[in-house]
Amino acid sequence: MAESDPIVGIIMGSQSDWATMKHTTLTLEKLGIAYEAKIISAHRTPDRLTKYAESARDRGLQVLIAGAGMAAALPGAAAALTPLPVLGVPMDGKVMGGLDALLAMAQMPGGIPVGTLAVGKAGAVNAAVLAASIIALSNEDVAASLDKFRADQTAGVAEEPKD
Ligand code: RP5
Repeated sequence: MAESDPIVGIIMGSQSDWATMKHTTLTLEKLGIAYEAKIISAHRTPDRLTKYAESARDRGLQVLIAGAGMAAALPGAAAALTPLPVLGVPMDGKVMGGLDALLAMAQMPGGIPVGTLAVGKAGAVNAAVLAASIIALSNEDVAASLDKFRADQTAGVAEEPKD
């Protein structure tokens, strides 16, 4: 998204995470929130992670969303390097269906939180919506977008199932 400066930073450990994390970008676009998306691995590109997380707040980012699978250290390592809120999305389609990544993200030591979402697509979507909720506290435009998103979602639920 290039029209305005990004306020959400999306990072993921591997290209293989993109199929899931693209749902975060699609949801942020529905919400009208400017973002950037990068491949950054806590294990394979630690210097890239350090530079990114340490500069994130000064560059104007307000929330980081980190998707990772397997050992899933990325959100926790990012949270150690920035005071920004970090939301973690455990990848599905990996070992143990993503349960290993979910537990790794959730089990952060006290003092360095990661807001861990559901495994897979639902978590990727909800990370965007939760980022919007955080930003909406101090941004009227995002608050209005979030209200509309939620109202549209409610209106889109049929009262009865159909074939
Ligand atoms: C994590 O392990 C990444 O987030 C990704 O989910 C996984 C590695 O995947 P590959 O790059 O091996 O496909 O670091």
